Amino acid sequence: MLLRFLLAIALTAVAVLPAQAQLVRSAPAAGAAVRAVSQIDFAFAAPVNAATAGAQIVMTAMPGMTDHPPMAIKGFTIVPGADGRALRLKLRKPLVPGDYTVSWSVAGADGKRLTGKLSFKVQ
Ligand SMILES: [Cu+2]
Repeated sequence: MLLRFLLAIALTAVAVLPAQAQLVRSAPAAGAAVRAVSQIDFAFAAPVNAATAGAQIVMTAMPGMTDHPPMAIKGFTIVPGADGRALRLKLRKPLVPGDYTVSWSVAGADGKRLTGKLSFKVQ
């Protein structure tokens, strides 16, 4: 009985917390092996301030090349999603086959900065 009461309180507390703008989805997904990537999409649980968004795309490996030094991919723009909860990194040219890590950062509507790293493989 007490346990059920405490659980009810805990669930209520979770329900009334303001939505944090954490990342809910990316495309490509983390760890995915994909083809023909010309955009990288991030979807958040709550609005983010696209004007504060930053990203670095780094190629970390390439087929047939050992000791590939980290290589920054420069040609992209950051485009906000129409609903305010998404960001798209729009590449000028599709990514060539290799391994990539994207470091991203953006402030939520509450001003709290979120950061993350996304790694995937282009085949
Ligand atoms: Cu390379």
